[in-house]
Amino acid sequence: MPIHNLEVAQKFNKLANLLEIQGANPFRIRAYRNAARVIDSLSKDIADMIAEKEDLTELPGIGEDLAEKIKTIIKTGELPLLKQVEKRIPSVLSELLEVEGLGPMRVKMLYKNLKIKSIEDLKTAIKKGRVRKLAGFGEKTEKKILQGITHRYEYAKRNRLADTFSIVDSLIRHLKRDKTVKQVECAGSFRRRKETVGDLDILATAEDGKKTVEHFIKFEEIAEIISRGPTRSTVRLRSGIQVDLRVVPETSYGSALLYFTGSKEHNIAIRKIAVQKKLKINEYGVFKGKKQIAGKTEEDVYRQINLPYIAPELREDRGEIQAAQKKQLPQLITLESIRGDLHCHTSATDGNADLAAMAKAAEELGYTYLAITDHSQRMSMTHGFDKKAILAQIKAIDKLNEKMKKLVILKSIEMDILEDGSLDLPDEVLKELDLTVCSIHSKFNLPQKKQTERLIRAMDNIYFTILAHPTGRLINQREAYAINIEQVMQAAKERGCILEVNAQPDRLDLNDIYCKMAKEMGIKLAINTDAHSVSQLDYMKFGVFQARRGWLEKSDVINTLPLQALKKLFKR
Ligand code: DGT
Ligand code: CA
Ligand code: CA
Ligand code: ZN
Repeated sequence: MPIHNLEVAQKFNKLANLLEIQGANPFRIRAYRNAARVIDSLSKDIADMIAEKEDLTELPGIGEDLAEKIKTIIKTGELPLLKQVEKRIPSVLSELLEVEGLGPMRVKMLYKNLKIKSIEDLKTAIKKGRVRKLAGFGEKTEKKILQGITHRYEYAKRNRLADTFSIVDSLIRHLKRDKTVKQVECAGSFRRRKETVGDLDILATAEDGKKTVEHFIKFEEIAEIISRGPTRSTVRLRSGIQVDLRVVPETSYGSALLYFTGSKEHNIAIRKIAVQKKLKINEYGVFKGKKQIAGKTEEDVYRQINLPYIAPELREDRGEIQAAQKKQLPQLITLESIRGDLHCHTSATDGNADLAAMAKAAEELGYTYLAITDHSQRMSMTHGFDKKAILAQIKAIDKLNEKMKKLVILKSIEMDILEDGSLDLPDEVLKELDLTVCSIHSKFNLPQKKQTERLIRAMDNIYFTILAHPTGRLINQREAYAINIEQVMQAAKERGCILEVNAQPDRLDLNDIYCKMAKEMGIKLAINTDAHSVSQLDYMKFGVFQARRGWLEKSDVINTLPLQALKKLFKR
């Protein structure tokens, strides 16, 4: 029974939440929460790591005890301690804790005094004005809680793209075990590589749909079968993700794939063009009157309305159809064209991999350069500037570079942009580096004007190279900080600064829309993983997906350039 990282992380998070309500030791709570985060950020299945006998205690913050608990979950699907705790505290309360503005004390009060057990209960109580009467609550708190509920609702429905990959993989492998199944593909927002995915839409071709459905519902990760029919079924998996299956004949595969890949907006636009040509397009095919004239492949369907094939990532009705009609579709960037990574961390500060291991891994990916960008904070002015530490790392890189055959390690630092827009290290240090990666890690709540000025002022520094995770949002956790993105982009353009597409699955920042905006303004971007471990270098693909959704081509992205050309760009 393969247990996915997402499920293991969910268990530890829930445990931490319940212990928090119970008032347990904060260190323990933090340890479980950390375990959830660490597992969440692995780019490899923890089940595979255990199967390959990797030592889990080498993961940050994972000791013997946690390693054992992880193994138990993978082996049995259960965490006994969680079961015990759930006996004492209703597990629905853990859901309440995930609402912004509700801490454990408040949840406890709501439960004890108003018998609130669910988010629905809470909404009703607020509407009836009962919550504001509790000590420490007021109208303002009620408002904030309602806002938090809306956010959580939006967040809870959608899964990070990266979390769905291994689940889709096991779904497809399961379906392929039925030898009567010919083609299988996951369509929907997953195929469009949207940063978050609502449900999974699996499309299969087979002679006998009923048989395929019967096989499908035997999938071992299913928690609940919501519906089943002769050619379709909907189920919910243990991880909470819902899956729609449709089985279609091969003659309709292309049109069904097009239909279920969406987006809905793209489909509607396509069908409008068809109507003008007196054709009808639906999930079964392209029809002239009653006669099916195409439908086996997506290319066939597009061809009937005089369009070239449009990549799934573009199908959002954001101009792709007009571009296709004018034969001006972008040549989207591919993972293969990436030559290096310009943002990653080593164990010197907060990362988990040492310099040599990181360099070797990058070389194995076929990269010719890798920038090491450990955080400035530890060595910064504000924390007691330690020039020695920085020079030591520069020296270590020089030494390693002599040994590396194909890869050049670039010297860099992730610079903290301070509240007033100054960078946290003096120029005498910055000038020793090949490039800087600059970002905001504090004071997220400045008013828009101040925050915008802070970024622009930072870019005034001639040693400023890349603005990392430019909007600071965290998917499903934190909204972007308030900035005037257009002004920031304009300033970057005038100063020759680069904007980052951060590939961490919970960042993907810039997002698709801002990527497109940057491209249209003629700004260059860098797709970086911000890896904190060797395995996270693999996150590059998620950055590339987001870039493709943002219409980016090879020429828009600086880390597709050979090293010499790249270095010229760094000089402002
Ligand atoms: P999601 O699941 O919220 O991340 O987003 P999608 O795009 O996967 O949406 P979903 O699962 O509701 O439907 C899958 C595709 O099916 C969708 O992208 C387009 C197509 N579709 C669904 N409902 C409609 C509809 O009412 N009209 C049209 N034209 N297409 C639809
Ligand atoms: Ca979907
Ligand atoms: Ca669906
Ligand atoms: Zn970083």
